[in-house]
Amino acid sequence: MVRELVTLVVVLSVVGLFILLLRRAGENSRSRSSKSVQERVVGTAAPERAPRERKRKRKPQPGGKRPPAPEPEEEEEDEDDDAPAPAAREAADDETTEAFKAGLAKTRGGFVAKLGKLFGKKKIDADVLPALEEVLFTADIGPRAADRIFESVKKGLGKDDLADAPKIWAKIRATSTAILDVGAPPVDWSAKKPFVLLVLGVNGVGKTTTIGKLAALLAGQGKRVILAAGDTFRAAAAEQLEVWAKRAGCPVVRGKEGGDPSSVIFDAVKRGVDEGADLVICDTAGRLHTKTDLMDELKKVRRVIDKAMPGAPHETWMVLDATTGQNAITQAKTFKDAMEITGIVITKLDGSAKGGVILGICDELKVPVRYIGVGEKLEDLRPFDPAAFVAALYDDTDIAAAE
Ligand SMILES: Nc1nc2c(ncn2[C@@H]2O[C@H](COP(=O)(O)OP(=O)(O)O)[C@@H](O)[C@H]2O)c(=O)[nH]1
Ligand SMILES: [Mg+2]
Repeated sequence: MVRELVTLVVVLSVVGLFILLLRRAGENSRSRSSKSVQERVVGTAAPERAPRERKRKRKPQPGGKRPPAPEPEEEEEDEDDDAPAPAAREAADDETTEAFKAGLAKTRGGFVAKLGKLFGKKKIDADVLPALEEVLFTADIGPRAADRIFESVKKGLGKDDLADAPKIWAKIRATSTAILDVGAPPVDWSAKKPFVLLVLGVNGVGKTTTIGKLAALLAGQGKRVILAAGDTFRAAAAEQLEVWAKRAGCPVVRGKEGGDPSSVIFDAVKRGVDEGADLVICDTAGRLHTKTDLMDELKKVRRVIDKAMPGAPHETWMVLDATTGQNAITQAKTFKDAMEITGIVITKLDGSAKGGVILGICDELKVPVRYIGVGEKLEDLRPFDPAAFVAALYDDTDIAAAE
């Protein structure tokens, strides 16, 4: 009797266990499929985050054509995982990287070439650190960004790794990408109608040129763009904007020379609202007798825009000239202290050895770089892609030539 009871208990336990296992397996497969749906939704909602989240793991290839892909700082390299990234994405990245490289030729001849010399030696060891520190701190990337990159190499790599140039490059790339990727979602131009973009910056940095290029780009996508000639200091400024507007095929609202910039910009935004335009892009003057006068004027412009369309401007971008090096960082800080800046455009990267300043600007301001200017022509405005920028900046194919 006792034996029969024991057998019954054992059989019941086995059946119970079996049912439990079946249930668990069912739950797992359900949660896996709902997670993959979630990932797909998130993937479409935030396409700009893809380069950072992507985990491309490749072994460093000394002397190879492609540099190791940048990786987030915290992630350790997995030497055994050779899985290539999807071919389509690789191709798109290569294309963007090549486009950036053309505009960064001079910058790559600056501190990047010095780094190349440092790591190009046949034998490198831990003594490389003081030399690396000097190159970084004398580059135009600003002391904070220099310190961040230096510390990531010093603390993140062991003694043996410091003799391995591809590993040092990978660390520098990863930290640079992390500095540049401030995690901002892409601008959704259709979020408002009209979407009002205010463009600021000191005289001569390239505001009007950038607005002209951007207007052409967006008008080319079928958007109805209105330009506001808010630089009323010189008639030539409005005329310059009109030339760009003609190329882009969009109207310009302009006032009298020496008139009130706020009233011109108010009229333009009002017209955008009345006519149901998609975008109003407002140019401004970058000169006034004093810095306080300029900031007061720009604050007034912002208040007036809000009167013409409550909640506007929806983005306020600051344009900075890369050729001014660390001055650009100082300018950016001055403007940011006085008002909200939501995006940055860096111009004249084609004519500057100081393009690394972009690292200092992002590190100080934590504001996304939206576009870069790599020339004076209509097509010389490129959407900024941190991963492609870093790949182009530190591509060791030609760095070897600097040895
Ligand atoms: N090489 C180069 N020149 C540029 C770029 N962007 C603007 N410029 C030039 O810089 C000068 C000043 O530009 P402008 O738009 O008038 O500056 P603003 O005073 O800020 O409006 C002009 O001669 C432009 O052609 C660029 O990305 N590369
Ligand atoms: Mg101008």
